[in-house]
Amino acid sequence: MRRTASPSRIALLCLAIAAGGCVAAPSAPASFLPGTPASPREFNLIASDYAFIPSVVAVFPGETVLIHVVNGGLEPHEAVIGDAAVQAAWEQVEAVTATHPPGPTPVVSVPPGVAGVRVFVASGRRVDVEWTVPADAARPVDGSGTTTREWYVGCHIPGHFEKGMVVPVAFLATVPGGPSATP
Ligand SMILES: [Cu+2]
Repeated sequence: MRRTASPSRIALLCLAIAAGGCVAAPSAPASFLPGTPASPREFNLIASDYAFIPSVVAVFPGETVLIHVVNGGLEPHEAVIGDAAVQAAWEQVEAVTATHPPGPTPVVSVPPGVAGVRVFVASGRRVDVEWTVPADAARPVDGSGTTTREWYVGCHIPGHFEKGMVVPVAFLATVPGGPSATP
């Protein structure tokens, strides 16, 4: 059966995430410094059937991280990093792969503006992905200064997002004098 991913369904999913997954900006431990291109901050992101650990991915705006995406599940998984538009774009294009057997999904693509960062990980494997977090990732996007872009890490292998394979990205306060500190 072919699975469809209507924009309205994706919008509902994103709203559900936003409603249930509001994340206050956490404080970073003193020893928790932003990564740089020369020395990315490394951490693990574990994918299982069907969830991510940790339940919140915390990063500093502007830092470079090296994420070790480990697939501890029996199914293939992916990690797509991006805002709601990125998540919706991948959910839509990957829906056409629903009838394919398990394994690497057929080649699908989305426009560059909503591509985000995407890595595929087979069962039992680890794939590292480097990501330089946009410096303005946490800045308000509206005039009131209260609405910010919502970022997520999601898996869009058909059915996985709906089963809960999405976690929010939270932005840590920059460290005064640190590599990503703003003037
Ligand atoms: Cu998955």
